[in-house]
Amino acid sequence: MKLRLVLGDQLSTTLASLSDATHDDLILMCEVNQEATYVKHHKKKIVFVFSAMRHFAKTLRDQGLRVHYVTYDDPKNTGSLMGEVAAQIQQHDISDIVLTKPGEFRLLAEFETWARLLNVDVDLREDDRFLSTPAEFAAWAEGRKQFRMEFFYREMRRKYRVLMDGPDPIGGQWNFDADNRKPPPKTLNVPDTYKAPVDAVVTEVTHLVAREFPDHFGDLDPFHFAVTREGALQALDQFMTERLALFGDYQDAMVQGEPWLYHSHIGLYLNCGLLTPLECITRTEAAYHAGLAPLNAVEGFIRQILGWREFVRGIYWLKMPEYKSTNALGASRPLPDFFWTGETQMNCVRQCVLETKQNAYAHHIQRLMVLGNFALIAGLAPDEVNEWYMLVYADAYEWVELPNVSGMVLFADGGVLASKPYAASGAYIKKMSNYCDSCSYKVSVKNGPKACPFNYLYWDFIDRNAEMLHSNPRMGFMYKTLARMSNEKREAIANDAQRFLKEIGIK
Ligand code: FAD
Ligand code: DLZ
Ligand code: SF4
Repeated sequence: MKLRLVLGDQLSTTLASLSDATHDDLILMCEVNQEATYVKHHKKKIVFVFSAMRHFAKTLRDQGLRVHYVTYDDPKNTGSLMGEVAAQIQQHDISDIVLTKPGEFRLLAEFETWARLLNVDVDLREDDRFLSTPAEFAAWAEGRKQFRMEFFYREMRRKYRVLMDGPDPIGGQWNFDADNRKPPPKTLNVPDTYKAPVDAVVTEVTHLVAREFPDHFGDLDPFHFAVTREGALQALDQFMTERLALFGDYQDAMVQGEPWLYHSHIGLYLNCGLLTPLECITRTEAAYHAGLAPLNAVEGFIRQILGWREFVRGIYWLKMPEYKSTNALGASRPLPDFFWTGETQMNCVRQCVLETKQNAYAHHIQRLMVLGNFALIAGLAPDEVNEWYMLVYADAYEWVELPNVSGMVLFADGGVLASKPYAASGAYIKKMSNYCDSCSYKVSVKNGPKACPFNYLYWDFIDRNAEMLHSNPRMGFMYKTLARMSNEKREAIANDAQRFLKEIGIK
């Protein structure tokens, strides 16, 4: 008989390795120490994954399939995926192991050893829940000097015929991003995020996580993520009806006390398989045609899923394993403690860390332009920053986390993913948020102890990395401005940066 291993981020009944499952086969799902601790995931992420796995096992059993489910606290649990597979091979007459390719390179490398180590046939299938394969991406990338999401995205729009009017994009433009950068208005009545009721499975798993992972980062309560496909579909529905219409307008906005804003909060469901990208795209396009949301919102949202999500995955599989150790800017400073505690005078950073700790979520601009921007301009080491991002978010898996961090945020890949570093001074955060209103630093002050640290760290970053960045055409303006600065000003910037980094204990 065939043994079909289903991983914690493969919770889709349409999964390639389940497509030909019969009642004679054995499906294996296991909660293992290996996966729960290769990074010390946020407690909420573990509650989410284990609860969703348990519900999914029931879904498969309800379909008449035979599932062997190993709970984390089963005394016979070997702690590893291979240990659990080997245990089943010992007990049953297994001819093949059927697998869908995993989301991370380290596991793919492990699975590729199983045929030899376990002496069985291994049928490793493409993960067709994604909308492009690594081979298709590699063919697209072939011969290109630079990979730009925009061009890849246009191909995907054509391939799936999304928002198309014959050969042209609906509305005459591929991208409406220029309309999607509105600062937040003074008052916003943001609808709440979807809150799933806590069921008996979640309660049991919460106790288990409190007991087994006490030293992991993050708050356990409140927990309101959906843990079933039905719940994830309700979360998607709620986004479509209550938030999609304003998704575009406030996509880049940040508001104190509003962690969720008009984002969809479905990344964790997409990444573990409770939702599929195509159904999200189809529903969004239908909302546009039904007049429920404007084109800037619909195109912007579809671009995130059909464009960015597929693009970063393509880069991951094209560039691994080297991608994991890139450090083009030679950044080497350690992560300051406040990334864990939130204890910093920088209000923007404090809000984003504390929300991350509570929710295992921060929206894209908080990840990119506050936390990521700080990591970039303070010169934090890519390894440490990657570990942090992998650990703190419920939607984190290496295929999507690593390109976002090493490529988009840190420019550690030297420009494979982004044409320039997303570095910004306090002025950007001031424009796009209300964080500066309650900060003990002054965003309008450029130097000295009261100045916003983003201001001098930004120029210190530009100055420090001149050799690597000055010839980048998109940075020309910044280097011209730097060249016009007096030596005293440059010295003040460097001194402020040194003083601040010392104060936070990383210099
Ligand atoms: P929305 O803003 O509502 O966007 C809709 C969907 O589009 C997301 O759910 C996601 O599936 C997709 N998407 C949007 N932006 C991206 C992107 N840059 N790359 C890939 N997919 C995207 N996303 C993850 O899924 N896992 C991660 O570990 C992760 N780490 C990130 C780290 C950094 C430093 C940055 C800058 C971004 C990261 N992202 C990651 C991308 C993005 O921030 C999250 O997908 C998004 O915030 C999830 O929230 P949401 O579902 O409300 O997204
Ligand atoms: C994220 C996660 C966690 C926390 N635990 C498990 C687990 O116990 N068993 C499992 O099969 N999968 C888990 N996962 C998801 C895997 O880490 C994920 O499949 C790989 O990282 C590949 O993307
Ligand atoms: Fe952040 Fe600077 Fe604004 Fe304070 S003043 S919230 S540190 S951008």
